[in-house]
Amino acid sequence: MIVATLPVAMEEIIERFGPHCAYAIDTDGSTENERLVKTHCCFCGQQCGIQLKARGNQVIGFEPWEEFPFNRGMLCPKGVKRYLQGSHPDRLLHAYRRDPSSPGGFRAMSYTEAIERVASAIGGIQAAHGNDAFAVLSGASLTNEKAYLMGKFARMCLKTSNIDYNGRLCMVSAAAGNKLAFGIDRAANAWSDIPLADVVWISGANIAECAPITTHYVWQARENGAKIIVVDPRITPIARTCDLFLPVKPGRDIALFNGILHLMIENDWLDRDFIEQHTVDFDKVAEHVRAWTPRRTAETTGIAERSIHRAAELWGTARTSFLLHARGIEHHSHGVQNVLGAINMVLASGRIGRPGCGYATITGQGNGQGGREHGQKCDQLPGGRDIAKPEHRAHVAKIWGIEADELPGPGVDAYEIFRKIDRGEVRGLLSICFNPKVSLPDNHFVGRMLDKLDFYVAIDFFLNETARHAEIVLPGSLQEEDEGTVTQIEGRVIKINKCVDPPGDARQDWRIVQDIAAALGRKRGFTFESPSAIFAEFRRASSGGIADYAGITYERIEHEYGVFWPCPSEDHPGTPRLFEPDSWNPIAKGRGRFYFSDGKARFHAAPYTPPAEDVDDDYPIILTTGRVVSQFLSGTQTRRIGPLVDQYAEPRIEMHPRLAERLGITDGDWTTVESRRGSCTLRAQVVTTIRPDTVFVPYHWAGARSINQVTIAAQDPISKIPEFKVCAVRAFKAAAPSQCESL
Ligand SMILES: Nc1nc2c(c(=O)[nH]1)N[C@H]1C(S)=C(S)[C@@H](COP(=O)(O)OP(=O)(O)OC[C@H]3O[C@@H](n4cnc5c(=O)[nH]c(N)nc54)[C@H](O)[C@@H]3O)O[C@H]1N2
Ligand SMILES: Nc1nc2c(c(=O)[nH]1)N[C@H]1C(S)=C(S)[C@@H](COP(=O)(O)OP(=O)(O)OC[C@H]3O[C@@H](n4cnc5c(=O)[nH]c(N)nc54)[C@H](O)[C@@H]3O)O[C@H]1N2
Ligand code: SF4
Ligand SMILES: [Mo]
Repeated sequence: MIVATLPVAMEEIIERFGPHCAYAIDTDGSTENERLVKTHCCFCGQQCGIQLKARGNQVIGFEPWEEFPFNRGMLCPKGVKRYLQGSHPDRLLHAYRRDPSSPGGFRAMSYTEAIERVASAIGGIQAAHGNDAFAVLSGASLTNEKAYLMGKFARMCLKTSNIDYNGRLCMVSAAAGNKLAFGIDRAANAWSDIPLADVVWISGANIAECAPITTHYVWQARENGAKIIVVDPRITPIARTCDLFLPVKPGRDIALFNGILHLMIENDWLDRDFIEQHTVDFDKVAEHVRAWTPRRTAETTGIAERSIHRAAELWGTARTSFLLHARGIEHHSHGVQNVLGAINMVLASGRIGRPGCGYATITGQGNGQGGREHGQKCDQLPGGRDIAKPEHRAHVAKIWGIEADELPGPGVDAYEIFRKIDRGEVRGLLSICFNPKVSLPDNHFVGRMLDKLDFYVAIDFFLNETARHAEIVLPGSLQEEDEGTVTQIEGRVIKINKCVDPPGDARQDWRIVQDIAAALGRKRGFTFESPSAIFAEFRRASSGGIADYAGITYERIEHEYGVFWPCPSEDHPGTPRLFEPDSWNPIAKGRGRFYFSDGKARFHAAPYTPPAEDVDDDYPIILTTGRVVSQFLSGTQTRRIGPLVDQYAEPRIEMHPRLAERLGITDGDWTTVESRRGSCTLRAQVVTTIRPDTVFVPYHWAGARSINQVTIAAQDPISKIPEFKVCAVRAFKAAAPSQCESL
């Protein structure tokens, strides 16, 4: 078995484990009918290039794809083992109908009958309760083609305003902050700028486990002499090799960003020319951070005053720098303010839009970037357009061949859709590529709401925990069973290539959606014969929007190893680095670098507010949640891949020895964490790498092991992201749960 927590070069894997290590399960010596397909990993937003090896209609292994420039053949443990999922016995091969009397609670049915049932249920609910009574929940692991189709399907076929997606739990604080400050929502640079930076600042990102290939870029920077600063309540693997670690108390990052800007101003570590020429509202922010003295910052954040001074000096005096952040600062009820605080520090330094000078939020899901640009969001149309703006509606309506007033208006966020179910306003639901029963906070509520629906249909390739509440489950496609584009962490649009056909009655997701449209008698606009036909329309729909893909073709992607958007025409080279003086910008039109009509970036005062639920005498410990390297999201896929389960078999409660001692707990003891919403009993993992006031639990498990029984459904008022990273709990030693409860 291959066990690695950091990127491992393929040569090294082969040297350590032998030439067949990667596909030991299926090595019979024959190479008949074997083929290698250049494609990408199906998991995180880095979208590493990989060559999948297939024999007949089965993926049996992989080879590195050394030429793909982002990862140059490197993969993390998930990428190495991903090929095992397709042959899992749980793979859905038929449509299913819920039937409590059948073993497993479901009975296989004919695909055609299932589609007919879905269409009649949608028709019935919409006729009785209005179009908005049927909602759609979609996902950012889908290709751009499918994400685009889902937005079109909801608005044009179902005519419902209620569509949202799982990026609501992921990228929306970053997106809102980036749009407010820069007018565009994308990593500002390709990763090739990271090794050129003098200082790399990483806030709330466990990059060694969650963006493993990015570690390689940070280490290259370090080898070039860069100083690395990490801000996290835990000493994560990347923090173990950094130059300065700031152990922030969860939920207090704005105070730190404000405190650093305070010292930058006091010491005149500013790029005044840049601020003057390219930004607005610096004075308001300067006034706001005046109160954030090092002492106040230290008291609020729990970080030593001398470390705050050191961080400000390193950041303030750098010639080049790169700031990265992820969900650690974004999964908060003030996630957008955190992002704005980080951006203020970047803008004040003037270090953006130049080689080695960059900023990026680390995209999470496989298509976390493209999935948030093309109309799956409740307020958005393709090309990053705004569904409330008449000119944006007119452009998209024209492409779709309808009148602009036929398009519904803005809908509500994914969590609010569940509240609408509670109020009886939403009666029916279609979900694809989303497992909210595991991934939403306070998930007992989610389960109750799923059972309250008149009708629920799920499209997936495994029967995930949410789909278990469905009346009909339709067998969708694995990533390797379809083709299409995704947009990875840097903003590079790449191509997923098909390796095998969907088995049994399973279908490509886009075919299933079109079959539903046809069964509803609303086929117009849903007769695409291939992903490339969808892509052709999608390019036109995105044209002229901020997220402009008009010049990107499948052929260019193949020849150029991906193309960076914005790319308005086929003779445009694409835009690896945003905000350069002469980069294409349809909003500023030559008046400046940023995506506002005056071309200037915006400073925003970022006021500090404590988390929605702070600790008190009854619930004195902070709970924060996140990930481990070998598991992915709600675990539907990775909990079915044996070697990944071996690597981290069950969720554990990370706690500091001082807290453990106070609670009378030793490593491995069963421990209950309990909040006002629910409790969860897991084994304790006593580690010195976490703040003593905080416990950490990964969220990839379901049922009694799901930490989202405990988390809080507080949301950011702007982005509506849930506060996964802070709530108040108590913890105590517990008896072992019964076998049944612990599963
Ligand atoms: N192995 C693996 N990789 C993944 C995923 C996965 O599930 N598994 N998921 C992908 C997806 S969708 C995403 S969104 C990304 C997420 O990638 P990350 O955001 O890097 O991962 P998380 O574990 O959610 O949180 C990151 C860090 O935030 C810290 N943290 C908690 N509270 C705070 C706080 O208040 N302030 C600060 N500064 N830090 C805090 C945690 O200790 C944790 O180390 O990973 C992607 N990659
Ligand atoms: N406590 C806590 N909760 C969290 C987080 C946290 O840090 N802490 N992080 C949040 C974040 S950042 C995220 S992104 C969410 C993710 O949460 P979810 O999006 O709910 O998690 P996934 O596991 O990606 O669920 C996707 C489902 O889609 C299916 N799927 C994948 N690809 C395809 C496809 O191509 N076609 C079809 N039809 N199905 C597909 C998978 O089998 C799976 O069942 O979780 C959030 N929840
Ligand atoms: S999970 Fe992410 S880092 Fe790991 S191989 Fe896949 S794309 Fe690369
Ligand atoms: Mo995410």
